[in-house]
Amino acid sequence: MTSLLIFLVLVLIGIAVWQLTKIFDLTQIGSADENSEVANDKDNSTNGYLMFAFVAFIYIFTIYGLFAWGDLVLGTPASEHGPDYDNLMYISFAIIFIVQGLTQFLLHYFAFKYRGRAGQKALYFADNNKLEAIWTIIPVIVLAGLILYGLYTWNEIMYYDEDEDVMYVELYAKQFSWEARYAGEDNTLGKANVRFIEGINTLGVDLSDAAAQDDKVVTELHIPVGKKVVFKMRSQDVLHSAYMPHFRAQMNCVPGMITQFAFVPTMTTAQMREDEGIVAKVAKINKIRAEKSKELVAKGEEALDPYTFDYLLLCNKICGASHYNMQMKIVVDTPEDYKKWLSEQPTLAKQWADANPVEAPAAPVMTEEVIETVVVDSTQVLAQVVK
Ligand SMILES: [Cu+2]
Repeated sequence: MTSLLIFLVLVLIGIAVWQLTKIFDLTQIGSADENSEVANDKDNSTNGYLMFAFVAFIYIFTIYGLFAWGDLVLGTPASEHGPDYDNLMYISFAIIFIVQGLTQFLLHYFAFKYRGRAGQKALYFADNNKLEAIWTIIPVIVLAGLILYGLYTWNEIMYYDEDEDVMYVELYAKQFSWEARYAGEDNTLGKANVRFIEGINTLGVDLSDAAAQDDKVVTELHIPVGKKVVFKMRSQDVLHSAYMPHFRAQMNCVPGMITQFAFVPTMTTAQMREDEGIVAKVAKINKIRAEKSKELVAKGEEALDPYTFDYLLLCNKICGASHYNMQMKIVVDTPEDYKKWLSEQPTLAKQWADANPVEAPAAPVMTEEVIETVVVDSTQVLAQVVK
């Protein structure tokens, strides 16, 4: 409702300004020639200089942006393929930056240099094969190079050998949280289907499948450093996207199909917390938090906890109202710590059994009568055997 009112007020202000300019124009009629609708040399000159001013603004703002927000970009990559990915991006950025800088300068400079002057006639020519060849062939070569380099990098990232020593982890997306499933000792994820979702079996794991017996479901992802992890992604409801920025990894999670992404983490959480860039970022965040805490304490509210760095799995597809908060903590452990952590997690089968105890059939009660019959029976059997 408030937005509608603000919108209406803005529209009314717009109409008022428009009407005022009309009145102003009417009062100026016949006062001087320079108010004609046809641009004169002075108008063209003003526009020419404004063009120059605009290109200067673009450059100054870009340089300012690089200094002011340059430290917000992703820092050290924490996966094996990360540096290749970053290189591809830096090369693309450098090319875009050079071409953009040059063409924007020429565009605005020519608009200034050849601004309209009374009596000046524009040079006209229908076509120039040489020029057209130049501005076709150069972009074709550059773009083909970029695309080929991109495809090569992408294939390198996406390829993994099935026979390689990899571990499988399932990432399950749903509005608005993540769950992960470990394949267990057999390194094979049990079958799963949305129809099996029931009670604590939130991933719909087929608990009658032999491969599912040792599967473990968790809400905090732990992965060992230096090991290739193949993520198999599923979604329960809508399109989500598993985004792990520090590992330069992202893949859509699509309902009804399994997508995948594999990478080797190269830095443990503890190592990343000591990374120079991360230390600076954490300090910056904590400075903001400390200031905010002062305000909160003054209001009699609780102060904010200081922030510590953690890797995150985020959702990168706008999937609904709480999309912004759809995340899961990722911990990169040393292989020993990872092993220890995983061994402490219960299997889904065990959790299921604990949550749904099956009533065991009552054991026969050994009354005196029963014992007597058993004894008599066995004596008879013995007698038969002896015969
Ligand atoms: Cu999502």
